[in-house]
Amino acid sequence: MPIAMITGATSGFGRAAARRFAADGWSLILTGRRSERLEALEQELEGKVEVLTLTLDVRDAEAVARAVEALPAGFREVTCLVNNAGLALAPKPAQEVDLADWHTMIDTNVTGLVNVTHAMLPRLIATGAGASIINIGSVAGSWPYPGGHVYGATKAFVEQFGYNLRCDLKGTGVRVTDISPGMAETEFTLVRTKGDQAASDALYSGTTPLQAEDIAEQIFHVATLPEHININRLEVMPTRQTWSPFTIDRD
Ligand code: NDP
Ligand code: 8X3
Repeated sequence: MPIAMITGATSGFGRAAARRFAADGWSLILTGRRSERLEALEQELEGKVEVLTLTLDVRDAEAVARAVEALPAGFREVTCLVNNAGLALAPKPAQEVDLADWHTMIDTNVTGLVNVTHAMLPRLIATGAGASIINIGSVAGSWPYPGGHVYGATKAFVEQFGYNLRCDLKGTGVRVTDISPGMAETEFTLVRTKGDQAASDALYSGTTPLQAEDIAEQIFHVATLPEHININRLEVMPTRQTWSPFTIDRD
């Protein structure tokens, strides 16, 4: 069975993707910091598919490299890496944000993603044709909005890093895709607001956001396309989300 490695499998898109791959029998390497959630997911899926859980903070380059180096036989020939772990913080004007929050977003969404990618590239190249790296970007990487500051900039990095990777991976058979979702109801806003459940509920109320399973389906679709097809970028919004006009500062 093919193997998918998913970062951030303890919640949201990552957990839904784990379930989607499992439904088609894929073996899974599931990572995240919250080991109790990894254990719960492993218990849910074991018996159906092979599961290896790794409690891992993607910001720790050495730990990531060690974990990949130590992948046991049966989990080394990875077909799909889903670089999903990430977060937004500080939904307020840039000039009011704590510098530490900017660093956390860069360390997770940029440094964490390159840590995992760097460690996994030899494994994916060894797999060859049909392998893929699926990076979870965001509409925030393309479309600026108030309070997006460093979060959107990290997702712009994700997009361009993926395109550049494609250039260097030419001839290896390894594909690279940026899946960029719009508003999706996960724990994302709870994390962004540092635990403000009311703010999270308010954002998603009265409309129809994407659900984690919607993006999991796109991830699975991209991962299972014929090996000669590379989707470069897939931007997915809820039907009820669109763009706004430019705003003007007036006297
Ligand atoms: P969730 O908060 O539900 O899930 C985030 C996941 O990332 C968790 O499993 C969390 O695991 C993991 N994670 C965060 N920091 C780290 C870290 N330092 N090391 C390892 N894992 C980490 O949010 P989503 O599912 O919505 O987010 C997944 C991705 O999708 C993110 O990259 C996000 O930016 C992106 N995205 C989200 C959108 C949305 O509207 N929801 C839209 C567009 C993109 P743990 O805490 O256990 O470590
Ligand atoms: C998350 C989606 O619209 O909050 O990346 O930026 S949005």
